[in-house]
Amino acid sequence: MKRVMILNGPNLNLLGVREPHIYGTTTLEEIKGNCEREAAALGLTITFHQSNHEGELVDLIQSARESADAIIINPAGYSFTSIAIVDAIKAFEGPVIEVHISNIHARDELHRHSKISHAATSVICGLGPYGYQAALRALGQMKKEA
Ligand code: CA2
Repeated sequence: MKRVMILNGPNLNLLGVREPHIYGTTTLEEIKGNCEREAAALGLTITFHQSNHEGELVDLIQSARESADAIIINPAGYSFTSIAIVDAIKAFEGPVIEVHISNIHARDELHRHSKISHAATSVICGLGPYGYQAALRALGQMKKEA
C-alpha cells in the first residue's frame, strides 16, 4: 500500500476561518477528512500535518524518506521563500505534488512565483480544496502504473 505524507504550511490552520473570499470556507479539518475518505477509496494510507514552522516542515520531509512513498505539500507562504524546503524535497526520492488551493498565477506578484515548483514532480493549483484529492488520485494512478 502506498503511504502518502500530506503537509500543510503556515497559516493553513486558519482555512475556513479567515479570508474566505480567497481560500473558501472549507476548514483544514474538513480537507483532512476528505483526504482520508479519498485515500481509503484509492487504497492509500495517509498522514496529515500542518505546521507554522519551516524547520518542522523540513524535519517532516526528511522523516518521509523512511515513512512515506509520496508527499503532497501545500507549502503556503514558504512556497515563495524557503530554499530549506526545496533542499529537503530534493533529498526525497518519491513523487512530490505541490498543491495550492488558489490559483497562485492569478495572484499578486508576492504570491505568484513558487520556489518549490521546480523541485516538485507536479503542481496543482486553483482547484480549491479538491486539489488535495486530485493529488491523491494522481498518486493512486501512479501506483497502478508502477
Ligand atoms: O492557495 C494556497 O493554497 C496558498 O498556498 C495559500 C497561502 C498563500 O500564501 C499561497 O500564495 C497560496 C496562504 C495560506 C494562508 O492561509 C490563510 C487562510 C485563511 C486566512 C489567512 C491565511
